[in-house]
Amino acid sequence: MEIKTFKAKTMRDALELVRRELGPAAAVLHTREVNGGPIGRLVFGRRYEVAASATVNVPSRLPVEVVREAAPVLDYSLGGEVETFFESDRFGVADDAKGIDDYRARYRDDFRRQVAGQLDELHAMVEKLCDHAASAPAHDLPEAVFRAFTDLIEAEVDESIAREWIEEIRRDGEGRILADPALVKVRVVEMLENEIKVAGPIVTEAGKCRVVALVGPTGVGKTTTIAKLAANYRLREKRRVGLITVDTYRVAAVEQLRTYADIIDLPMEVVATPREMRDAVARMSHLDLVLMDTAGRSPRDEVKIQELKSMLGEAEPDEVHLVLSSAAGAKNLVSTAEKFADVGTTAIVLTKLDEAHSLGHLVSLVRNCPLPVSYLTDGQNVPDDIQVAARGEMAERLLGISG
Ligand SMILES: Nc1nc2c(ncn2[C@@H]2O[C@H](COP(=O)(O)OP(=O)(O)O)[C@@H](O)[C@H]2O)c(=O)[nH]1
Ligand SMILES: [Mg+2]
Repeated sequence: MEIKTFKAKTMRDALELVRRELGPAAAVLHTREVNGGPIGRLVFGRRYEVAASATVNVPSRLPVEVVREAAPVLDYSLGGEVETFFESDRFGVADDAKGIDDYRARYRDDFRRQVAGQLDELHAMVEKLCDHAASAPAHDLPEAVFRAFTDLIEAEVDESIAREWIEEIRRDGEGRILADPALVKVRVVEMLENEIKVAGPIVTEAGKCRVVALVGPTGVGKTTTIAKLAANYRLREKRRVGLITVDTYRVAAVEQLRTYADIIDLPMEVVATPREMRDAVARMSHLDLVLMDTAGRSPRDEVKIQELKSMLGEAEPDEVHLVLSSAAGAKNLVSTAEKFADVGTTAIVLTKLDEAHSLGHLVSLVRNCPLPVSYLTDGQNVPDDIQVAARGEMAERLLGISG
């Protein structure tokens, strides 16, 4: 028995090949679609394979002549086609009626098996699509969670952070929480709160001089913050406070601090060299708190950053607060924090919270910078517009929920 296989893009073409090569009396023994799966079909297109023999004694299933315009294209997914094909007069009619009946039965079973297989494939494909949709964020999100996501984006929280939080809430949240916008919001605030590190206020100790330096780029509010801190510690906490400024680059900067020193009635030293710095700190060592103002430094100016580092090296401050304006962009804030790390920063002061359109971009800083936040300032008023950073309040503020 000689069996040959023929492949073509359509079943009709494959059968035509059989007819041409083996003649119209050839027996078709087996047919199948080669790239059966949905992916195979997608990548390689459909292909059909027909196994046929000219020597096997079964009734021919080949049409005597393939009439192109009349013959329907065989497509198993359309089911009834095979019946049409089978029922049609285009089949060669065998002599033996029983043989035809047997053959019909076998052929129908074969066909049903193939259709059942294709249905399974289809079912698997639909299931896969459903799974995929379930794992994609923001598709099947409950309304309350989706709203929280859009609120985060509107508050200018980095999209990848927002997705991460929302995904976690969707995955772990109880149904009761997922259905309630207020509870979802509380959960988001909690998640941010968990990421925020705070330093607490500067703590002074009787008999010990606490030296605190403020550093940062120009114009971020270092001098104003020093004035706010000095006024609060001097006037409200009744501490003995002194000021040192190293900002001798600008006469106006020295004058600005001197004005505050005069109003609050504080001793003030102006230093220009590391040696002067050491002497000034020694002269103020009897005070409770020495606040040190420094010249603004561009984070890109390595030389100036190193200069600042050696100046601070002489002062040996207990704390170095990096002052950052919340009006700056997220990337800028993160890279500035990295550049200033070299001078020994221990905390961050976030200023100008009142000026920024939204504060969600600060979440990236909070997450990427290992330093805790010490103070938040939100206005030009000395001494009122400053608060000690507290996690809960800060989280709400960054998300635009209050404040
Ligand atoms: N709106 C607003 N302005 C501030 C804040 N802090 C400082 N400023 C203003 O920012 C400007 C620069 O402040 P300054 O202390 O001189 O910055 P420095 O160069 O870092 O010392 C001044 O006009 C301040 O009044 C704040 O929290 N909010
Ligand atoms: Mg200044």
